[in-house]
Amino acid sequence: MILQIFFAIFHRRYIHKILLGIATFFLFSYLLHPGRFSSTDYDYIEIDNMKNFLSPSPLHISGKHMNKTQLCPIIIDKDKDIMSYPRKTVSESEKLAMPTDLNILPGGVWKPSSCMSNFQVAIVIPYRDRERQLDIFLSYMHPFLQAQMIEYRIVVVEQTSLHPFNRAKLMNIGFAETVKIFPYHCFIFHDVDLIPQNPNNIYACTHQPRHMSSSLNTFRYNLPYKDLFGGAVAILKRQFEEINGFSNAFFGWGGEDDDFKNRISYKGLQVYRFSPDVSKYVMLAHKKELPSESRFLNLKSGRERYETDGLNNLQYDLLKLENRSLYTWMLVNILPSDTNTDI
Ligand code: BGN
Repeated sequence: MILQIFFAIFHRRYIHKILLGIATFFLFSYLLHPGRFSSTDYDYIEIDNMKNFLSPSPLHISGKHMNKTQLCPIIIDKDKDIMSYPRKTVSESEKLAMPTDLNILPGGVWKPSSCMSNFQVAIVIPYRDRERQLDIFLSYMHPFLQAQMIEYRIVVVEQTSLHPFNRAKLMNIGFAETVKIFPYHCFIFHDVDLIPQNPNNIYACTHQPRHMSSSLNTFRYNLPYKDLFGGAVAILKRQFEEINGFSNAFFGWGGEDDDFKNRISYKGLQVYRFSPDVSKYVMLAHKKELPSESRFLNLKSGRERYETDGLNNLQYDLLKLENRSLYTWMLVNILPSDTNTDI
């Protein structure tokens, strides 16, 4: 019946063209969609098992803080709602009210008042020229982390506009400067445009480095390739030191996260992931950067370089270090000549 109507409307000789058009459309959308080579078929830690894989801070074990009441609970609740999309703006008055409303100390520092947190975590954000995203990130993350009872500091490492962006080096600098402030045992390196959607995605380190953002909306919640280690990652302080941090050589977009994953493998460390549902993130919209040409060469020579390129050859000018009301702000100048690169 439907076919008869269809044939009545379209003359027979157009039908094959229409069908061909429809088939081409579906073929192209299949070939071009970002999750085409993706998978949710990777090893991960199930939600019921997560607690066993988390690595608590040695601070309370060493007894330094033992006079404080008892340890906070690790809150995992499968019934909690997953956030669909974060808000688009944050008003000035909201920003001003946040430190008092949420008891945030200067520097973007907080710890639970009624118990001692299992985790002392520094969240390091490489940054340049993304003010609106930073506002959204901060207004979302402070309550998110507090609900998980994490003791934390948010550190924003901003690069001056003089030279191409070097995401990896900013994270090395964030690490090097933050350990001077407080002995955080766990570091989370986090892009400013990523917002975790599942409150059960605990912002703490596991025994092995963890790729936190394996389920990203822009990749249709699939993992594009198994070695991806970008976006948001958590690593213990001693492991970050062991692998000599990130390479300082990657200026411009791409490759530095792949190199970091290689460093982890060279040292025989593994990568953990939580389940795809727990690892869901939304990426805030922005223009896509142009990939850098030098990334291929740097990636190729990574193995020869990694013991001498990283935390142990880090050079930079720290222009500002301020405890701002919602985050610790570091402004740095990085010279392209600091590292071997072809830009
Ligand atoms: C990869 C990039 C990563 C990036 C992911 C996801 C490179 C190296 C050359 C193969 N790697 O292709 O840096 O995080 O895409 O966008 O460009």
